[in-house]
Amino acid sequence: MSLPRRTAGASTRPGAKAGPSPQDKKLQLDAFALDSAQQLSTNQGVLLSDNHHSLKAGLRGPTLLEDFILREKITHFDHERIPERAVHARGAAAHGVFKLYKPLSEYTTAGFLQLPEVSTPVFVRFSTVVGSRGSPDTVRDVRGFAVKFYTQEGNYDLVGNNMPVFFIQDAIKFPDLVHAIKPEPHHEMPQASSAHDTFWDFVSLMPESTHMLMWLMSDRALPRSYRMMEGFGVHSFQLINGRGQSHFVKFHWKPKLGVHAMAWDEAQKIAGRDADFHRRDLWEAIETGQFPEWELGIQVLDAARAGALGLDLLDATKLIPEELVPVIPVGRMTLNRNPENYFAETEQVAFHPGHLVPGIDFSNDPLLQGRLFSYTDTQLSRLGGPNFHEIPINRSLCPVHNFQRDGAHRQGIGRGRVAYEPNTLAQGAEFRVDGSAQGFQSQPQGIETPKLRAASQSFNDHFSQATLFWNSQSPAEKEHIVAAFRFELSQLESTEIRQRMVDNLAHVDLHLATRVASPLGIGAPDAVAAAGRLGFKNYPRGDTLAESPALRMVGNYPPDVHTRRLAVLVADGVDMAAVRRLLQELGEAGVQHRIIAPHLGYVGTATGRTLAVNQSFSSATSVMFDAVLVPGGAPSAQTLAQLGGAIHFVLEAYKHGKPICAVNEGVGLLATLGFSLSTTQPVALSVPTPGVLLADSHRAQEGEISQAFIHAIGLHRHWDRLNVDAVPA
Ligand code: HDD
Repeated sequence: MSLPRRTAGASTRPGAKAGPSPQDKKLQLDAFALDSAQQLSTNQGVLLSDNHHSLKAGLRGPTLLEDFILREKITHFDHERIPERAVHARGAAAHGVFKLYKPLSEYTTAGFLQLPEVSTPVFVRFSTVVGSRGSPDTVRDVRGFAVKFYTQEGNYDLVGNNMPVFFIQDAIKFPDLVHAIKPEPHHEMPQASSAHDTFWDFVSLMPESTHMLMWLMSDRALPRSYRMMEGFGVHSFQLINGRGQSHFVKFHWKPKLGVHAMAWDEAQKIAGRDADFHRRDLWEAIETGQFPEWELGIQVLDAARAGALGLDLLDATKLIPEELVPVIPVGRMTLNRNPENYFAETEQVAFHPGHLVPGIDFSNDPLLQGRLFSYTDTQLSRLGGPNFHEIPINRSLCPVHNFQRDGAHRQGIGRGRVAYEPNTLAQGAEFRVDGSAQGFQSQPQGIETPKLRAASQSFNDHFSQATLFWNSQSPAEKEHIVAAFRFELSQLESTEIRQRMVDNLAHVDLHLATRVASPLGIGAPDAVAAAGRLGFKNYPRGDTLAESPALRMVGNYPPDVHTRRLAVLVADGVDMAAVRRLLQELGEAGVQHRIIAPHLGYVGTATGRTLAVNQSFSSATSVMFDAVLVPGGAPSAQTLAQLGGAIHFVLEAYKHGKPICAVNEGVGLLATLGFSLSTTQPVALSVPTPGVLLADSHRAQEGEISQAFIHAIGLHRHWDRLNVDAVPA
């Protein structure tokens, strides 16, 4: 099949092919690769003889205005910063490819969804929403998941989040939402946090936010890694096939490594330890060839089926349960290359939900409709003019032809004098683009009257899916949601807002609301008080599912240990021989370990060898690891048991639900937690609480410890562990 190409008019990049043009290459070289030229120049290419001294009147005199070299350099520096994104300012990105599994011609004519043999280049930017550019990665927040497909028919952007619903139903409320959640205007606090009065004031008065609040208070808002998050296009879009038929579609990204979260206490500690935690994790995984992967899935349904489900697909506060409409896997995205320059690529990339290709169309979702205006508009000020599509990271790989002219920072050199159509002057014959069968077609559809500012009745149900979400969580995930609401609401100065919010929650689940309210110094949740307020409409709830297992994180993906980080705690006299095989098998399974000891350099092992140390307890912290191994060797175990840093390390890992394996005498380090190897009933391996393995290497069968530990690491966290709240870490 040959894909349609664009024709007509002046080309900004004649004959452009994938990859940088010769001119881009020259720019890349000139910018940073001084090793070939070994000489600095001005922006005009004039070689500099001295980059250390400004031009002065005499050795000790004033600097001269005529120093064009100084002025050019300082002027450029003065303008280095561009405005950060109004939302999603903090982000990290990577290049990759998308490959289709099988042609989707039944649903769409989109070229990149036809040919499994074609690899479509992508650039993906992950982000937090609320924080400024320098804010920490691990705050409680929604994560942006924006994908730019450089298809042969032009760029297609899927600008989604890691949660499938949104706070509001209509884009006109977006500025209010963002003003409420951003730092408060009088003192610009708090940074990157929803735990403050203005946010909860707003959302408690907007019952349509309730479903999204449940997601925001869940572990989805604390991803372990960008590589371990789902992504969602959120809105219903349309796929249009060759017969002109439309199907509604919801897009899903499913990560190969599963969906995993960190503990709230851990997320806060990481924010201080390594504000770049997610950015670094993505970067290092790609640098070391552990390429992150996601499967693209679609939920497709025609209008009749949509009606029968009793859901309004235009309401972005609702999802379609996967149990009702399964997600069909259609392709795989692999991120395999880090950006070369953060600013040029990650900062300057510009996404837009209206960057569509033929065969895909948007829907009348009023949230999406408003986005169609906002994204181009914001780039005009953020990227400084209308030619941001010519910035290398934003350029399509297929040729661009149109009659747009001029504007700030224009790169393309339009040839000839014709910049309009219809014309006859360009090719000596009449040229017009007027009803061609090729190219993007908007899907014809009826328009309702009258014109009005109101929402459809079918947008009134604000609670049934919030309840569905709550009912679908595992017991541990429910506990985390309760704790998150308590934490956020306890930060509020206003008790009225606290009360209003728990009254709202009573419409989701009275037990949830009562538990949230109990330590907050307010009255019992009162559903009737909430229902009396504006926005609470009596909407007859449809026959929804009792629960949707796909909405919980626990148990939804097969265990996978690739790139999990294991801390091995050692001191002089450590018995490495007993864990050598274990470490080898963990390594073969994909676990990466680091040796942590009381000091840097080397420790001596029980067999008189030396073991290189990667980190000492003064810099290593358990929150940087996914699992802990404490080998035996009596001298090592005794040293560690005397060391506050080592004891704290295991207590904290325990509290955060991380797998811990202690071997032989190493079990002594868990004495504070009340664990010891049983001497009365000796066993090879005991698991006194989920994810804690006490191993006797002399009794264990070959591979027994490693299998059990790999399984425990694969489950990621053991939230249902005993007495976590009693652990003082
Ligand atoms: Fe938005 C950025 C996702 C609603 C206005 N949005 C932005 C980014 C993501 C999303 C991932 C960052 C893109 C990047 O990495 O550069 N936004 C969403 C989702 C929404 C949503 C999933 C609802 C389903 N957004 C939304 C609305 C509006 C905006 C309703 C305005 C009417 N969003 C913007 C923006 C941003 C943006 C202000 C900031 C920077 C940018 O666009 O390029 O225009």
